[in-house]
Amino acid sequence: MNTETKVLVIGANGQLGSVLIGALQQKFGIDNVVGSDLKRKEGFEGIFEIADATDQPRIQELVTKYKITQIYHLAAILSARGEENPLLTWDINMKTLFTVLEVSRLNNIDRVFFPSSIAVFGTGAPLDNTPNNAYLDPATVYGMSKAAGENWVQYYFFKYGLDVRSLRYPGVIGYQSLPGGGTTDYAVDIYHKAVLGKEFTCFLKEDTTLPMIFMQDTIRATLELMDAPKEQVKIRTSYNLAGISFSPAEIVAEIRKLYPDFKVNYKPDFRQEIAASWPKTIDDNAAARDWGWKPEYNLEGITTTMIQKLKEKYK
Ligand code: AKB
Repeated sequence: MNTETKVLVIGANGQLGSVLIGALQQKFGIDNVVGSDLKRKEGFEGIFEIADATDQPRIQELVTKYKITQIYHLAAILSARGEENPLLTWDINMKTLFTVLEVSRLNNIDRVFFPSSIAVFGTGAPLDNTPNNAYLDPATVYGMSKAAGENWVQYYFFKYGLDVRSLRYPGVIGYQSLPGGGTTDYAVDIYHKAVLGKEFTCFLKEDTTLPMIFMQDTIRATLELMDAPKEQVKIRTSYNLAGISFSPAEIVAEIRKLYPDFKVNYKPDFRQEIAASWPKTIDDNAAARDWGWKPEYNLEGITTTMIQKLKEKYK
């Protein structure tokens, strides 16, 4: 590794990127982290560059300008939005990945992070305690792009020695930012509605259990994987990552402990079918064994923190 780490975050405005940037700035110093996205987000603090990740020369320009040594590639069209335009989703998700892999290979980037997702699993995988090496037959284009992406990052590792690391994220829940276009988005929106005293309409059935993870755990997992010594990172496709699994009915019951009159109705739409194809619970023993992963937040911890933080935000 170079002595000074210089990080480029592609997709810095997204749900995860906007929080991860802060953690990376804290770790490496604000002058050593470059955020990039299609537009500048109001209030962004630090170095920011407008860039389209399908444009390889532009990403190359940033890598040269800032002497980048690590890239976090977070830009993607997610599961639900992806189904509105499957070919465009494939094109964008794959093109941006190829840009990152090629620029990284050509510039001897030390480490690359590629987020995968529970969306890589389909009906061919067991729904309960889904193992890391389960069969992958994703039901969405987003899932297909992540499954293909996992194979590509492994290919670059074996063929070129590029140190790409990857996690299969469950639905991420955080108070700091909003998700966009995912099937797990309801689990963030529901807290905003509860705190604002509004009724919530859920697009999934009440008994649809999905794997989720709190933002703090997500950021910690990402940094822990990226910090792990190279020889400990044994899985070069992507690691299963678990936080906590719950259904809409369970999250509602937890919220009602604090807001007993919280009104919820269920209107399942096309996202129900996507959710039904995903695991209910995830086996993340490989992550625990190889680099010591252990989640900290359960549903109660997530709920009390979300509600406290959103109350401060909306007061
Ligand atoms: C989505 O719902 O599409 C994402 C994911 C699980 O990858 N949150």
